Amino acid sequence: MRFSTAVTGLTAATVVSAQVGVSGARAPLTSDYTATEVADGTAFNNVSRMALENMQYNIGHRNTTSCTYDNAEQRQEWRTLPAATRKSFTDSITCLMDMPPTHMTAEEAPGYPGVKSRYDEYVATHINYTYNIHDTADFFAWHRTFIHFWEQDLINLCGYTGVLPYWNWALDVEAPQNSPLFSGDAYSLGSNGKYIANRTDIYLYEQSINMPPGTGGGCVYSGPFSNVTINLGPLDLPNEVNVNSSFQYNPRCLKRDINPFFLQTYNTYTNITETMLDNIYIEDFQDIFQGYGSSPFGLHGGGHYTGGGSMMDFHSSPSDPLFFLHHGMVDRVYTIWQNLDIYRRQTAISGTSTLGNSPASAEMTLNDTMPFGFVGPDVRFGDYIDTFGGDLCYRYD
Ligand SMILES: [Cu+2]
Repeated sequence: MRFSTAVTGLTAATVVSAQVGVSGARAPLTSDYTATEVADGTAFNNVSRMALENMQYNIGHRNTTSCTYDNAEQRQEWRTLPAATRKSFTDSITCLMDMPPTHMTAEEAPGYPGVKSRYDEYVATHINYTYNIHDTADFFAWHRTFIHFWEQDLINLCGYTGVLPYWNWALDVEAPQNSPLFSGDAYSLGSNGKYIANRTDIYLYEQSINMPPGTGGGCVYSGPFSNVTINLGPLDLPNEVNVNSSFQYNPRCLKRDINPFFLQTYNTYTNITETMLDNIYIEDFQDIFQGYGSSPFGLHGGGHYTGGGSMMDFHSSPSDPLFFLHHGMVDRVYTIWQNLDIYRRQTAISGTSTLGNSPASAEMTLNDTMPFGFVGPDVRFGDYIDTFGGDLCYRYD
C-alpha cells in the first residue's frame, strides 16, 4: 500500500501552501493513485485527511473564536457511534415523528392533509421544493442546510446529545443488506424491508436501465421504525400506486428494498474518488454527482436507489430516516471536494434555481435566498456554502 504523497511529492503541506498563494501545487487527481488504492479506499482516506488539514489551516486564519476547528461538531460514520448514541438517535427521530407540526399554521393545514408531525414538515418541504433543489446551483447547500435543521430539531426538540451520523456507502458495497445499519436490532437504523420473492426487473425509462429487485421490498419489520406510519408520498415510484396530489394523506408502513446492484455500480470507493477528484469545476462535479452526466444515477442517485422503497421517491424520500445519513455522506464528499482547493471551490457555484434550468430561471448568486418552508427560516445561500458559515459549525471526521 502506498500513498500518493510518496509517489508524486504532493503532500498535504504543499496543498496547504497552494491555498495561501504559492502556485504550482494542485488538488490531487485519481491518477495520482494506483487502481488498488482507489478501489480500497486508501486514496479516499488520504485526500480526506488533506482536506481536513486544509480546513484546519484555513479556519485557523479566520479570527473567529466562537467556532473553531477544535470545537466544531465532528460528524461520524454511523457504525462508529456508541450503541447507546445510536439508540438515542433513532429514539429522537421517532420523537419527531410523534410530535405535532411546529411551523404549519391552522390556516395552512387544509392545504397539507398529509402533514401530521414535525417529521412530516421536513418531508413536505422537500416535496414542495423538489424542482428547485435538485440539478440546481444550490443542491449541495440546500441539502446541507436541510439536514442541519433536522439535526438541530433532534437535539433541541427531542433531547438527542450526539452528532448527525453519515453513511459511508463504500463500507457496505459487498452486501448492504448485511450492513449493521439494517441489522434490525435495537441499535440499528431498522431492518431491511420484508423480503418479497418472485419479482422481476423493472425498466426505468428515465435512466434507461433495468432495475433488478432488491433484497427486501416490504415493510421494515424489526428494530427502529418497524412500527412507524409515514404519511406523505409516494409521488413518483416505479411500480407503486402514487398519490394524486403532492401533500395527500397516505398513511402506510416504511418500505425498504436494500439493493446491492446500485451500491456496487454507483457508490464504490472508485466511484466516490473519481467523482470527487476528477471533476475540478463545480458544474461538472454537481452534475456527475447527481447523475446528470455520463452515469444515470451518480453517487446521489445510487444511494437513494440502494435504499429502495421510500428512498427511491424523488419527492418524499426524506420519509426514510436513511435519507439524512445518505445526505450526510453527500455533504461529506462535497466538503472534502471544497477543501481540497478552498480558494477555488469553497464558494464556487453554477446554475439556476430550477431543475435543469427548466423552466428557465436566473443564474443563482450567493446572495440569493434558499427557502425552507415548514422546516426553518429562509437563509442566504452564501452563508451555508461553508460548514463554518451561517449558524453551521461542523466538520466530518
Ligand atoms: Cu433531495
